[in-house]
Amino acid sequence: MSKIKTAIITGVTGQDGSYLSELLLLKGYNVIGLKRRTSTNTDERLSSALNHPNFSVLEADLIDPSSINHVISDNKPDEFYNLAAQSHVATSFTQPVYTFQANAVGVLYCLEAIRKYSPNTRFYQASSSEMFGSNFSSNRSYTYHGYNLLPESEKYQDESTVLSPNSPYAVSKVAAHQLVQQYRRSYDIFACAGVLFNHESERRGETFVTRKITKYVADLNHYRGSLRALQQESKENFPQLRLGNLDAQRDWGYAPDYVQAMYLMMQQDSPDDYVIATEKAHSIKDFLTEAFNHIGIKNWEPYVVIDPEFFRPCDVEFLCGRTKKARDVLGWTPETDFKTLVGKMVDYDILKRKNKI
Ligand code: NAP
Ligand code: F7E
Repeated sequence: MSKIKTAIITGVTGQDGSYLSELLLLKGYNVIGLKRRTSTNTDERLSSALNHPNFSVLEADLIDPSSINHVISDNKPDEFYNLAAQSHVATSFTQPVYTFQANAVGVLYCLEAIRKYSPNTRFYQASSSEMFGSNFSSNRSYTYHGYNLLPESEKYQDESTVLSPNSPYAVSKVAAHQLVQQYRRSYDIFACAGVLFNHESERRGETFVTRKITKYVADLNHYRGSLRALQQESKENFPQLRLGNLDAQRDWGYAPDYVQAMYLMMQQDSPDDYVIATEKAHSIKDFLTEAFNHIGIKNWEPYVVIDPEFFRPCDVEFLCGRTKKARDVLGWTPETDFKTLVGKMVDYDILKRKNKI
């Protein structure tokens, strides 16, 4: 009989950590989630995993190397998924030092602990499409007076696109990504990285733009429902949604599809890095259109106000991944398209607004 595998997941209370826990438990793993000490309960996303007999939680903080050393030397896991991070790009401009400590130095603590105490542990790093910044690849070049005039349909990012980070978050992720490659080369550690493009879900943090929009749409839907119940017609009292750059484009996928890719990377014969994306880009305006359409509103513009507070000192304008390597080597493809993703998120927030979840 084969031995039950043990996986440690950092960032287990986050969006991806919760879905990955559920996936690995289904696959028969013993899962140890690591969470940092907080004064309030952060277990909301873990309601299903917490009831599982093979799931346990230990306290550890990525900026405290002794806590990481302990969990790795005590448990010597088969697989270690590092999903913990200060993951908010805008926050990284106001808290750059903490962001770098947790996202880059924290990864070094994990890699060093594996090298010293458990060199057979396989390591997964949550790298990000933000590492590309404004850079892209294309099959042809089309410049005019030094400006690249390629249409967006011909731009993409894949494993060979040069990294060009333009936020403290992105710089921290590049540092971590290169450390992973360095430890793989130098010490023969099975260390791989998933370069994941934006992925969202019903469990997405409420300050990311997608969830901010779907929560607003659900609140608006509820408000309209109560007005109808009172047989009144007014939208004046409902506050507008305050957003920043609406023209940025992202390649948005569904988080449960993406944790499958993390698992597959860790089952390969040799460690490598893979871009994970849907290969389709949409703007924030497209997301607004789809979310408002879902509750029958054709024109979102009267409900949205542009607020300078939500602009970043430097933004990434266009991200669209190419996943040939993941498809060919891992056999991975995303199952959830953009329209379905938006619909799932709006429906969930509507149910939550009605206190049914
Ligand atoms: P998330 O929901 O923000 O979760 C982040 C997790 O990290 C939380 O559990 C958080 O704990 C934990 N954490 C933060 N600082 C920590 C520290 N110092 N020590 C220990 N734990 C700490 O992020 P996510 O969307 O699931 O993303 C997972 C990972 O993928 C992150 O590394 C993110 O940067 C990366 N990534 C995400 C995307 C995406 O689109 N979602 C795309 C590319 C890469 P608390 O609950 O206590 O806050
Ligand atoms: O912003 C624009 C904003 O914060 C998306 C993280 O998971 O994915 C995520 O990072 C876009 C940006 O995600 C608002 O300027 C407009 O252009 O939802 P976001 P992100 O920055 O792409 C990557 C891959 C990660 O690795 C990260 O961990 O939306 N935007 N108005 C806004 N963004 C926010 N948050 N709030 C607004 O009001």
